[in-house]
Amino acid sequence: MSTKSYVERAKAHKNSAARLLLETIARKESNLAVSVDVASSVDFLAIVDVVGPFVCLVKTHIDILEDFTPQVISDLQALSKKHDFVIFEDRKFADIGNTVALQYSSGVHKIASWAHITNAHPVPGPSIIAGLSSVGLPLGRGLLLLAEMSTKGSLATGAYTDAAVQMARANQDFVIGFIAQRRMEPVDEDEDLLVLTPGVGLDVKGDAMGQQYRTPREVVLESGCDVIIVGRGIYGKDPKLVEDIRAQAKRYQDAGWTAYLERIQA
Ligand code: S5P
Repeated sequence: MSTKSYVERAKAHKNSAARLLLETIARKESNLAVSVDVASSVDFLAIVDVVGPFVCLVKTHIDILEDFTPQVISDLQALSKKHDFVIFEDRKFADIGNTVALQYSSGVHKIASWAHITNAHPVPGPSIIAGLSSVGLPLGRGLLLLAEMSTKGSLATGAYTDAAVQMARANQDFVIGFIAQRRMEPVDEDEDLLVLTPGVGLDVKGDAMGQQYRTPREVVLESGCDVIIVGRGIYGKDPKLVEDIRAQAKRYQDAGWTAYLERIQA
């Protein structure tokens, strides 16, 4: 289990997006990422503004927005500056290198121009990293590989997960870590692949569509993960209940940070 602090790790990390994330976590004393999965831009920006002070990172699914315009990106970037958080577009690329390079740089969303971090399924093999890094590396971006998933019956296990870890190790200039459920033990002192973990909830164990939740304590203390990703646990009751969303964000921030302090003092 890692007992290194986020501060120590930020100083040593070679990728600028990973460094930015680790520095932000340390500065704000928050390993909480909020996943803002709502369809209206007004609700999206309102939730980001409310949770902003409590998070190190905001995770987006920009293609969910029904009324997307480039103004949403300008507003999101302004909120990122106002509240000091990193932006992660959860695009889950999964195609050949040439196609993902176009999907990442172009189209309506132009993800590479604003998302510090994005992610990809390792299923196509290392060529997906070659495609995405051709766009993202010159911009100082970072990539997470989906080594495991939180869902019941996930196929991302065993040899598939091991192969994802190998792919990350071979591309540590651009691959900064994983979406996974546990820390992957590093092979040497220099390796620092971050683990961002979705499937986190304090009140329920899952949803009706195969999602499975564990607590921040299980994720950060017992499984050694770096960032908890919480969606509906924070705004699920009603995206308009601002006071409740603020209280939930604080609750998850405290739970994630307490678990981290307990881990590094171990
Ligand atoms: O394995 C995964 C990977 C991801 S990125 N399981 C997940 O749930 N996610 C994402 O995390 C998912 O797409 C959603 O945006 C978020 C979890 O949302 P929640 O409302 O269930 O907390």
